[in-house]
Amino acid sequence: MEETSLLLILLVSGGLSTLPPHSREYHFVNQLMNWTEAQSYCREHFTDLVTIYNSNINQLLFSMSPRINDWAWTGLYNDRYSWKWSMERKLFYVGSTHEFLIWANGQPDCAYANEYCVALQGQTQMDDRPCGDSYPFLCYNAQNTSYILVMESRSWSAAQSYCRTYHTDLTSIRSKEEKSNITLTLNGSGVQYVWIGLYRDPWAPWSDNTTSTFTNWKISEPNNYGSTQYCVTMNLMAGIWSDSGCELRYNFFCFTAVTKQTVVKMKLQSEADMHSTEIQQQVSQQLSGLMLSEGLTDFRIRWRKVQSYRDDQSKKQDVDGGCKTEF
Ligand SMILES: [Ca+2]
Repeated sequence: MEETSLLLILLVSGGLSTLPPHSREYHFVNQLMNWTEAQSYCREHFTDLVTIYNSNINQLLFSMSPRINDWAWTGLYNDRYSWKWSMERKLFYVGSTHEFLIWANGQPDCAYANEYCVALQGQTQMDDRPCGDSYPFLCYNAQNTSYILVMESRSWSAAQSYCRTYHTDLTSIRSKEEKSNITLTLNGSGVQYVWIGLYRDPWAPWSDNTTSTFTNWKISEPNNYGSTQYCVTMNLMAGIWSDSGCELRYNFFCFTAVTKQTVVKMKLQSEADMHSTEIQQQVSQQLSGLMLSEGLTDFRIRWRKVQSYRDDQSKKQDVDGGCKTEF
């Protein structure tokens, strides 16, 4: 009697586009370059400057470097221009915003590596300030398009919570007209600093655009000494970090992303007609969904037609001669 079940052998292969940190190879480059040159060198010869996700990677980098009294670049930098608005609805930010967003002289300076929130200074110009500082703040109410100056001094986060509770959010500055309205609202208030909705994330992202919460700062670092230190080095005697002037020349660490190819064999047995294109598509779709749900995005699926398998142990050759699905 003819068996209706088929044995399938599924071949799955594919490179992983998003690799966990352990799939990286690390390199210490014994050449003196500034941070930007080091970044270019790593991108040309390897993948990028290193991202240090945890203490194991920090220790690995430290162990592969020479014990010399010097520093080496990592991929971490402090991007002074990665500002975001608290009010994130994209509709709010149509058009150019630069002509009416004016930084006060010498700002943003990220003083002491501690200024990640923005206040209007002297009611017109922007200054990055410590987010924990308490200032009056400007809320925006989208329902009646009004600007509300709250004269109670709060930290930036507390001000944000207040505005979100009682109005819409801390104000953005979206146009010349809005800037004029804000200036009018502040007029005569006498406030020196007033929080607006501009902020950024400290020390993010790394050169390869990934993020990591691990840090290994030397005591009293980072300090943005002289407001000139926006790139991060590792001390080669101790493995601890400091912020340094990006234009200085140091050795550096690069990484190479290792692309893995995995082949998975899978046997499916079914009463269904596995030669049916429709069924093959259904199986493919289900497997694709499973792989995507596991975070595997780089794979191929291909079916290969071969001999039918019959449930007869004497015809073992059919195990390799059944329907093949290739990924
Ligand atoms: Ca500042």
